[in-house]
Amino acid sequence: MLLDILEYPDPRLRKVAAPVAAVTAAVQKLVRDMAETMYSAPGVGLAATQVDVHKRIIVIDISEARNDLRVFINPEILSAQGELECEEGCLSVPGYYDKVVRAEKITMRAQNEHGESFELGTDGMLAVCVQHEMDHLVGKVFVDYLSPLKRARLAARLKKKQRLAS
Ligand code: GNR
Ligand code: NI
Repeated sequence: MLLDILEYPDPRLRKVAAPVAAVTAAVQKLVRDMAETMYSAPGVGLAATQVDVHKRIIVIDISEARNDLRVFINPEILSAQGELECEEGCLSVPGYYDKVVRAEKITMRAQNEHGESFELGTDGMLAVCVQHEMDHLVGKVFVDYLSPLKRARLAARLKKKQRLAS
């Protein structure tokens, strides 16, 4: 089932997600719907916050073939090293892309869709994506890292877009 994606500056994108107590059938169904929504968008990741579900759940697929789904439930970053600047976009900020500095390498812990705990060390695009999605879970959007001038320009652009849409 396709889910609706909230768009910035929707205040619901600011909510802080709660930990998942148990990976139930309902959580597994949500994970499947989130994956379907991510693939259809199309995007390389999706956080539950973006579909107005305020639970700590992320799906990511950075593979070219779109056949390597990764599910992170209750993700935690254990350590982070280095810096990497990457051009980011967000399904909740359609049509806007800009550079953000993130940690280059991370080690993390999470549970998969079966509720099994795992640790993962990663870098590059997957590390960037995990950090972008984990920000959503605490109510952060990548445009929060932009300079005040860029944010003001983005706000003006979004107002214009809304005017044209209404
Ligand atoms: O589809 C997406 N592309 C992307 C590109 C660079 C860095 C992060 C991302 S995540 C984004 C999908 C999304 O909005 N996830 O929250
Ligand atoms: Ni995003």
